[in-house]
Amino acid sequence: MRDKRNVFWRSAVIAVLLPLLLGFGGCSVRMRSVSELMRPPLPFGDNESLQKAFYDEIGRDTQLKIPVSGKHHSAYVLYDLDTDGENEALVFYAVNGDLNAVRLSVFRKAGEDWLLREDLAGSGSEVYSVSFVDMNGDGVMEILISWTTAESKTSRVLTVYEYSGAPETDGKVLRVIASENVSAAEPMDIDSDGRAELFVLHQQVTAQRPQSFARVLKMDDETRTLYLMGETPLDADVSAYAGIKQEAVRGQPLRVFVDAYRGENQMITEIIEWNAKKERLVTPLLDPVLLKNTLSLRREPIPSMDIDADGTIEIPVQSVWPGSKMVRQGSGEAVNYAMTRWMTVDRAGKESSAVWCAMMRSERYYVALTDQELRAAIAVFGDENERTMRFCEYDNTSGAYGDELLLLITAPKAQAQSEAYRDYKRLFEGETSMTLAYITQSGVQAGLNESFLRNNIKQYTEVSANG
Ligand SMILES: [Ca+2]
Ligand SMILES: [Ca+2]
Ligand SMILES: [Ca+2]
Ligand SMILES: [Ca+2]
Repeated sequence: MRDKRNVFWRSAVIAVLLPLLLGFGGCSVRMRSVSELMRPPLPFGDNESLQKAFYDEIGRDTQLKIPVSGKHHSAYVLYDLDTDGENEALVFYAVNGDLNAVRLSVFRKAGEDWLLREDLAGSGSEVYSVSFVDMNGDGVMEILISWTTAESKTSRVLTVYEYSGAPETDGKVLRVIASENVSAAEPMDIDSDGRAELFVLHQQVTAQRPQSFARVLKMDDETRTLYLMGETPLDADVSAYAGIKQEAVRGQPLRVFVDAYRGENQMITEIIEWNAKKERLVTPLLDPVLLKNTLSLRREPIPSMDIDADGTIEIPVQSVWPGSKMVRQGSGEAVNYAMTRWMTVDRAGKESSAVWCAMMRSERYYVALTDQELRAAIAVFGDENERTMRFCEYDNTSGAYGDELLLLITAPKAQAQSEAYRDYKRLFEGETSMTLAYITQSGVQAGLNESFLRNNIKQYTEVSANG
């Protein structure tokens, strides 16, 4: 088997990888530089007069703090808090010498001027996110601020404030409605009553036995406080939460999909929904006795997503793919590669398979293998550094490799358009690169054709939102 593989590798390198080695190399890390992300907002218009007011009232011996996540990505957050048609302003900053304590100033517009209404201490060393949500349906938004603390990497403090246009007797305009330690949180209408509740994930790693749970907090109209509407335990073995997604299907209760890491690389997905009859949160994928979610476990951190674009979210699970290998980015070594099955869980908790595929995660595409016979008779060799995926015949019983069937390459545009790739079909184009396919003669005989390329090879986007 070893010999066979060597022959496969060698012939493939000569036939295929040689043109790749000529023009380029290296990986495809596409990250924005830190300086780019940390750029302060440019003062213009409203911001310029607001900045002046801020310097006059608070002083210049300060550093602005920019929320790192969410829609409001500026230290000056403008929002019409009292719905009078004029924006108020929240300014996040820290005083030099005490940079680990974020403070918050609230300004109101009066004519051309900005007036300081309140200046108060925040609850962390950085601002994670700011959002505005009407939690009691009175048309006035509550302010949700998520603070990062220096003490904890896994948890944040989420504070919900209410703004009063007219200052109260103590001169304060912001009132704290609730303050919670959260691992992640997101406002959503989980019980379909037209108002947003706060969906919160908690992870207690400090406890003797680690515990994780989801909570829903709802606003009480009379007391204007948040109360615990529901709570459910979750898989306790998770190391971190990766994302919260909502699946809204007309006529059905909202379902929440939570992706979570198990260790460094493994991932699970919890499904959580509000059961109106039972008046509690339910978790169809969690074993109720062991409090473990093993059904959704996969060896790669692939998030759940609507892989077939039909409006419902699928969960990837993986199984051994005999004979298949992948060289991961930055590594020279081929490791076992798994087939990914995208699992659909229906409203009764029954699971089925939406898509079987080979995932090329570094290039964000997948190859769907719908035909069961084809699936059983092929192996794949992927290389994230060379940006290639090669499918060949494989005999499951003897472990012998046969002919190469299909080759996929992502290459810089200039190269992809060169003579060397004349016989390749274009699949899709990125900003700087292009993904191409080549079906061999044996591939044609195995039934691969242009319609397979068009229908089975798809790009996808990993969405990983977190409040
Ligand atoms: Ca206003
Ligand atoms: Ca409100
Ligand atoms: Ca609701
Ligand atoms: Ca779907």
